[in-house]
Amino acid sequence: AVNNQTLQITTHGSDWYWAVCAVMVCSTFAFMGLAVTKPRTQRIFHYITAAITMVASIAYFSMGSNLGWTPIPVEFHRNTPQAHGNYREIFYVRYIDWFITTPLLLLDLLLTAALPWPTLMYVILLDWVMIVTGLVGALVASGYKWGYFAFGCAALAYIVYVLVFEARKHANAMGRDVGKAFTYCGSLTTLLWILYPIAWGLCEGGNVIHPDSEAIFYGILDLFAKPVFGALLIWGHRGIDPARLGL
Ligand code: RET
Repeated sequence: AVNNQTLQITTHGSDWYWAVCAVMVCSTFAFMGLAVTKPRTQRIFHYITAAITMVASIAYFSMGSNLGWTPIPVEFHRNTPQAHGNYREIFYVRYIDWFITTPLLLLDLLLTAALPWPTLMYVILLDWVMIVTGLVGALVASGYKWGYFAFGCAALAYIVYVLVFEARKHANAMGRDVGKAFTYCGSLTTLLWILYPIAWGLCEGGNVIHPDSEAIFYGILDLFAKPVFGALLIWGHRGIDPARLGL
């Protein structure tokens, strides 16, 4: 039942996906290059950050090649609202990327704030709940997808609470430089992460914007959430000895 008339597929998006892939690859080399200029005991944040852009490179390689997606029936069609039996291209590969990289981003932030490991573990657990509910919601062809979305948003609300209150307080207590590094990176993360469910609602959820626009929206978010965040974090850690954070 899937043909070119009824499947909304990205065409121009592919070039943009390749461009983002290139930035992710270059950032990975840059972060690893910076790592090897430091003694081994000073490299932890470089390694975590490089791992994030490395995984994203592969996800964007997949999407640039128009792989890692599956057609999902949508009830509302953006061009022909009266039509039923239409399909949208859903990139499940994003969620495999996010399942690996969002815990690493949280690790970057929570290790900076020197939170105890049990806190780290349950924030990451909630993060996994958020990503998996987003994936299931994107793949199910029914209005129940918004139920999964609501569970995911509740998980995000808890993560934001930990970042804005507990982790910020903890980071400030570790010293002015740590507090500053955390405030920059934590604020960027809080702002960006709240935009992801908005993108989801317009793309996977409501099928309001075309997959070409989805490519731009998620692409810009990912560029800020990974390479820009990573550069800011590594810059923030100049002059901070990881030993001071118990690492
Ligand atoms: C979903 C849908 C379900 C509800 C919520 C979501 C949030 C996703 C987020 C993703 C962050 C991704 C990052 C990627 C790395 O670059 C899964 C879209 C709340 C916050 C930072």
